[in-house]
Amino acid sequence: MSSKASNATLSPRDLEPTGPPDRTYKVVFAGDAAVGKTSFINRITKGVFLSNLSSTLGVDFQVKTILVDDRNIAIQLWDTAGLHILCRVRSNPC
Ligand SMILES: Nc1nc2c(ncn2[C@@H]2O[C@H](COP(=O)(O)OP(=O)(O)OP(=O)(O)O)[C@@H](O)[C@H]2O)c(=O)[nH]1
Ligand SMILES: [Mg+2]
Repeated sequence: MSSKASNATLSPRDLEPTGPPDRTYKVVFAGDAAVGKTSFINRITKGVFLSNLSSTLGVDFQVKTILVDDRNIAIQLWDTAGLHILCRVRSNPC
């Protein structure tokens, strides 16, 4: 069977992690308020869209673990508060 044929039969279950992560990557989402940072992270980690989210306060993270080239890869998705919150704690005006 060619590799192209193998790819054609790849299912989401083939990307499921099989144990503890071999490597962890950290990704920080920073940007203007209400642009969809938290919604994007929820979609990746939980596969859902929640329409009644509150603004993020401070910093939080969620973890998504996937199988890449037979290695378990954990991705820490760091969610930050929108710029209007940061403006209050920064000494520089926004
Ligand atoms: N229609 C639509 N609305 C979206 C989408 N993504 C986010 N929203 C809406 O946009 C608003 C802000 O989304 P959030 O995910 O809370 O945005 P955020 O960047 O995390 O906001 P802060 O935490 O305040 O910085 C919410 O009302 C969401 O429901 C999208 O892809 N489509
Ligand atoms: Mg948010």
